[in-house]
Amino acid sequence: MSSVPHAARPGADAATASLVRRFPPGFLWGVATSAFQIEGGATEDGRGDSIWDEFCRRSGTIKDASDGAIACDHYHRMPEDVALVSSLNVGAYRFSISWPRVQPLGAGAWNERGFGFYDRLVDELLRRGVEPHVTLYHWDLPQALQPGGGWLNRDTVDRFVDYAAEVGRRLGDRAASIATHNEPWVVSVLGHEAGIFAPGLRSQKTAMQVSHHLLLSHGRALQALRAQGQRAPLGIVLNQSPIHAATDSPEDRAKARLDDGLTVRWYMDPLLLGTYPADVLEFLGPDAPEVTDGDLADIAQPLDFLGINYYTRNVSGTGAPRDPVAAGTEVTDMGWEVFPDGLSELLRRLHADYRLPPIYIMENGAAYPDRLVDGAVPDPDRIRYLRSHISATADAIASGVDVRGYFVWSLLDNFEWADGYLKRFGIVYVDYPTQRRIPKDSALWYRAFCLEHNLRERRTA
Ligand code: IFM
Repeated sequence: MSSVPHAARPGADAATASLVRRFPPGFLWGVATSAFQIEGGATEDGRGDSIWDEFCRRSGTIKDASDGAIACDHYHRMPEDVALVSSLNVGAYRFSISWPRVQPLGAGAWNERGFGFYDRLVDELLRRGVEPHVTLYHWDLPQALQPGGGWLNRDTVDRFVDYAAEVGRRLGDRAASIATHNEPWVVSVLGHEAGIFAPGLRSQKTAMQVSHHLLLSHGRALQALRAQGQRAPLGIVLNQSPIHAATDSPEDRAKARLDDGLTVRWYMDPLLLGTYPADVLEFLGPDAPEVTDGDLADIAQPLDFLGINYYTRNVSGTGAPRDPVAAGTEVTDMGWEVFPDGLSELLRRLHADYRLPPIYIMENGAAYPDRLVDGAVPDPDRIRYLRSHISATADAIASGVDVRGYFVWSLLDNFEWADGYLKRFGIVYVDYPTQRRIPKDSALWYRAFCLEHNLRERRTA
């Protein structure tokens, strides 16, 4: 099934219609995916290996021992998936480019067949009236760069800038936006300190140097794209959460402040203020990154937009990590607390602390253990999750934060990294054995929501 069936198209209920009315005209509604999580076609048309292909081959890294070789087979089903996107009435689709698909070795020759795929994807989206929002790096570094250190090696910054400039030359004329990185904290910490994501390293010093190189590559890529006269708005996407102290004790408050420094300010400060936070540098001591003169000025390039990915709040303290289930809070299938007020709180705080460019919520959504029942997928919890977070976004706008768009994570159930296919984030169910796409009730709800938005836009045009 490629699109939402007509018989199952409910109109917007009164609550949904009034939620739509809380957003300014021109607000952008979208859905998001990433290359490694949906494409498959891992060895096709000259694609090179990524660090995630290699990581999946190591035993014990992925909970269901799966990989991205087939994933949602989007590489072969792209036109059907774009039809599905368009059937949801959204204005925008966010996807990432697989670097090793377009440059198999991460340096040198470009792969024309790889670029051909993204050319067709962008054209297909435009043909259906959906804006293409491009992310350059959603974690799939060409494996060929890893033996030389990957992101730990400063040369990778130059490799990334070449890659960004080439994508700009090929797709920039049609992209509605280009984001350099998705969630650099995840790449740095989960990939290089916790070791639970590719490339599976365990060193804080390495992780902090990697974070610096990611930020530097962002800033230098923006400079290169602007030098070529790029018209598409340019930015970066950060995963962020408010960090709440577990208790009011001075120790817990200090720990929460430090964790805020490591996750929020470590990225926001260099990007928007051109400095790393002093308290975090002091905490890191010898693990602080080597920063060359001029790096921070390179990083702090003007942003046309800032993408924020929000899923939950974090609670930190000096005691044992808080178990949200034991604390009696509602959680998703990831065990993440459902905490919509954290989104408005985060946005207000960023607005108060920084001179922000326009904000896009580039990811928000939830995993639930969905089941196909008589051809439908009832997911009332996800609908409530989306409604409450969209409402929290409206609260932030009402407080003066310039939020311009919201993307649901994710269009499809997909490869959830170390959780493999065990977690379903899609608003569209993927029956992996047949690759059938079945819109969940949340897709029908979001479709009605976006239709209401579109009708209102037409009425007020
Ligand atoms: O699936 C991921 C995505 O790749 C990045 N942001 C968080 C999502 C859910 O874990």
